[in-house]
Amino acid sequence: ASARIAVTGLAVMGSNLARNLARHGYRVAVHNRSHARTKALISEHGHEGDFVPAETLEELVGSLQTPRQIIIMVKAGGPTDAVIDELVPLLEPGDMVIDGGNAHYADTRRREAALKEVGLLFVGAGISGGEEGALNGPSIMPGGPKESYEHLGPVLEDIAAKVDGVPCCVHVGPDGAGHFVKMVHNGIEYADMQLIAEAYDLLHRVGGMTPADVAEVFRGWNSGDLESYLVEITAEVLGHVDAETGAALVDVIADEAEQKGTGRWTVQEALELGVPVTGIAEAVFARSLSGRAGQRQAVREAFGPAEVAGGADESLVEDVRQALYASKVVAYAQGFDQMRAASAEYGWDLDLGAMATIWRGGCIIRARFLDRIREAYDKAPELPSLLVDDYFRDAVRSAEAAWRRVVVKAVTAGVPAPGFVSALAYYDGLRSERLPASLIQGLRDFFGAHTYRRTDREGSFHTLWSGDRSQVDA
Ligand code: NBP
Repeated sequence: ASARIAVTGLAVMGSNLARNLARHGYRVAVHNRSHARTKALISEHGHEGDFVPAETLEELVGSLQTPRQIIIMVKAGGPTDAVIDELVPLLEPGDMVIDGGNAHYADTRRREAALKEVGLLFVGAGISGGEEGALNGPSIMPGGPKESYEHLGPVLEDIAAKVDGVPCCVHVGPDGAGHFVKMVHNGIEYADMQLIAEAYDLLHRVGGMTPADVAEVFRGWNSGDLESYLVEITAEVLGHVDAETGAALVDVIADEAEQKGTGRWTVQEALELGVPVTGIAEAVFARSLSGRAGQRQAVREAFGPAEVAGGADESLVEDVRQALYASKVVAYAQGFDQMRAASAEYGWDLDLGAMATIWRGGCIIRARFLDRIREAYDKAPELPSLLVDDYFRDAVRSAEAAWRRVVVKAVTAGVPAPGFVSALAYYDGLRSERLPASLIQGLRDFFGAHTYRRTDREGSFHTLWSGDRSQVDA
């Protein structure tokens, strides 16, 4: 009985995480519902470290040091509950169950509360970086009781990605905080990818550039402010030629984006919290729109395909770069706002600078940019918006003219750019001295007596719209 930690669920993520642990010198007990996967892991990778294979969960639990630490890496939802239900009777107070899957944070809150009742520590840990990250160093976002981190933290920090020697792992906060932060990470990833796709589309359709040309542009961008994993792999994908047809692969791939749900969750939660995450929402809806093949065809047939007015000038590439950067600042600002709002709602006390720190490496949105976000929140933890930090304010200010030119160009050319357009509207919305929300309040008061506040004195008021139209205190 001496394995340091266990992993159950040995599909691609679980096996790679177990290998990562073993390569860091941990004795890892491994288990999977169907034993064949466990055997395959041992036969293919057993030589990489010290694995203790178990055929049953009893055996797995029996092979561990106490207090036990068991990482669950199975399909999120019902399968995770099934494993927890089977595991709990086998454990003792003080043992720890870690869910490394993509759980919904509300499920994690529920599970944490239930396990606490029986004296177990439950850690919902967001893990980002896909299979490659799981093996070579992911970004890890563990939530759960603070005391869980004393034992678990050093192990997770060991196997996490490192940037400048700093691990991309920190105790995020209580109960569902880790999975919430992972969810917002994925939401931002949706927005980031949508903006990148719009930038490509504009350069391609308005600027007349080939995918290979645009690949070169992205390669260049990756050595500046936009340096990031997503920009780097955009150059790879755009530069790739399909072996069968000799065409650019991007022209061969069906243009219907799929989704597994974390972007949708982010938007649903933002709606509940009342936080405008327009960039993420547009990205989720743009994927949905792309998938409505029948509707797209019907509208295309009814109106004819959009006539794209070209007219690239030399400044288009630089303008698009600036529009991409400014829109990206907005998308991140919105995601960080959402984390702040959830933190207040659930009492998580999230350290937003630390969230930027652990996203600098290992995860899909890793980027140079995140260092700037960390600095911004380190300087001013209560920053009302990332946009008002000196660095981002200057960056957005200097990009503003180009950003507007790009939005105008997209709209006039008939190339959809919902990410760029809505990011600009968000920025203009926040900056406006007066918003037409006053008219909305007037209308609400007219048809529903919903009352309004005045700019010049305290109180709630109602106008007697169907009477003499005098104003009364509400
Ligand atoms: P999958 O999400 O494809 O799940 C397969 C695993 O779940 C297998 O080990 C399977 O066992 C097990 N499982 C199922 Br399905 N139902 C079960 C049940 N009722 N009881 C016990 N085990 C059950 O694996 P994955 O792609 O490795 O992802 C694992 C987790 O990590 C997921 O929550 C995923 O969302 C998350 N995640 C994935 C990525 C990624 O890039 N793939 C990234 C980040 C997070 P079996 O072999 O016996 O069928």
